[in-house]
Amino acid sequence: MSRLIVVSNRVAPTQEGSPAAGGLAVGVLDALKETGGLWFGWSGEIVGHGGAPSIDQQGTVTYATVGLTRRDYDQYYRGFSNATLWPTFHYRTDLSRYDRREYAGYVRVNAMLAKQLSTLIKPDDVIWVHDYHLLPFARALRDLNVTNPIGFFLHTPFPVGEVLRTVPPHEELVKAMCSYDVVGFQTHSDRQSFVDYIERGHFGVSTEEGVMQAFGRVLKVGTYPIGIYPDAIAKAAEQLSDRKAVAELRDAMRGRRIIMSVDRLDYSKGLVERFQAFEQLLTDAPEWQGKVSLVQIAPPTRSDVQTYQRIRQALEGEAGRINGRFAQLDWTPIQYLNRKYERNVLMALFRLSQVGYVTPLRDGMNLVAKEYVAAQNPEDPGVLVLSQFAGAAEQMPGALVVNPFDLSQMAAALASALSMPLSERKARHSDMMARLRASDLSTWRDAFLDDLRHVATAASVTRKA
Ligand code: ADQ
Repeated sequence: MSRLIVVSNRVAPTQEGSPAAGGLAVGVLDALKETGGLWFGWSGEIVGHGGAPSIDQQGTVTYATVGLTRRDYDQYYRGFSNATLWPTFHYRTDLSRYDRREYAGYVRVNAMLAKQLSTLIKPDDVIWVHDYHLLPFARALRDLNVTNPIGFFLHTPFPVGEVLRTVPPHEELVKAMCSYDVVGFQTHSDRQSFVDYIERGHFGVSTEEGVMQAFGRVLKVGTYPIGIYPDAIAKAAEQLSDRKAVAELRDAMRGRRIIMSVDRLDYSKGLVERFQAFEQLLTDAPEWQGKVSLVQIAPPTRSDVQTYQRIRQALEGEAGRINGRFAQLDWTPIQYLNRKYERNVLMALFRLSQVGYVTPLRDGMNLVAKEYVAAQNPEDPGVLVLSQFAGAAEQMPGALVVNPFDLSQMAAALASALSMPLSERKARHSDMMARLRASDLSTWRDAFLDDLRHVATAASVTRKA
């Protein structure tokens, strides 16, 4: 089988099970090990000037990483990727800014990374590129005459045309995406936004099922929802129930109910609205005062981007205000923990709680929703309250699906989750577990790689003919 090259902005830490290991890291590492492969991307370091990739071989996997200069980092990463694309792709045009120098930096860094990688590519390699930092990466490789199959998977939502068009170089970006052979999205609606943009702009048409001709190229456009390994999570959650952090929380709660939320601290996650809906629960259903706490775990990320500093302040303000309004000597309504936890401990904390409260304003998929369900005790499972704007909502009808902009509806959903009878909780949980097993992390990876390798086979047949 052909060698796999994975390209992502950050090359994931090499230690498995590390706290930072999310779906991308866990999912693709397996595939890289299976066929042997190369993982290429930014080392996370700021350097004085660019240089050749540093290579680190571990077993069958080679890690090739490059540093970024301060200017590259500011323009490509902090600028266009995280201050333009991230907010826009999450429908926050109010937080998005456009600076043409940053965009030029984004294109320049993609070209630089492509050039660095091109020296390492062999003729039979297939290349799988991840996420919004690298939309023009295949375009840059094609400019260097790389003809290998190249696939792209977007972990975030893909916005509807009206929103996408607020980014001035929108057409150039979508055209660049059409240099890939396979373009994959988390949900049907993200995929549809991409297809609609192309068809309504008369840039191309859908031909056979899942295939488009656009900007002079033929590409497969698919939906590949990322998953988890639910049984491994269930096991970890059960085994770790006696760990210190878990025991501490259990003691601190002294029989009170727990509503649990875990997110990176990001404005797309709807944290302020979530706190306010919890406040509304305490107002609308005062019988819950003193009986339930919201535990919000949210470690800061991208803390050098200004909007992230603001969300942190806003959240601390809201938690303080709500706690000031309701707290009793022996009860804190909102426990807000600004830190990371070891993954397995997190799963055990999920299992301890009665409600998983996952209400992003927009989210590509949201793995926390899936992890929460997997971590539950099947004999006494907690209830998932899930935003309709998380990609996961397309796959999890067993959740109480809410509109995160409707605080009263969210408060009502929390109240019904807290008092849901055991039989209904069990039925919802087993339905969702079956779906999580049927569409797990290896399903996601294999479906994408099958499509990409199919392109490789078709291309080699055409070359031979
Ligand atoms: P994220 O926006 O990072 O990912 P999510 O899917 O929820 O969001 O993944 C976060 C991961 O980090 C989860 O595995 C979670 O357990 C872990 N995590 C969160 N907080 C933590 C903490 N305090 N300590 C330790 N671990 C923590 C992006 C997209 C998502 C998409 C994923 C995968 O934004 O929509 O689901 O990629 O494609």
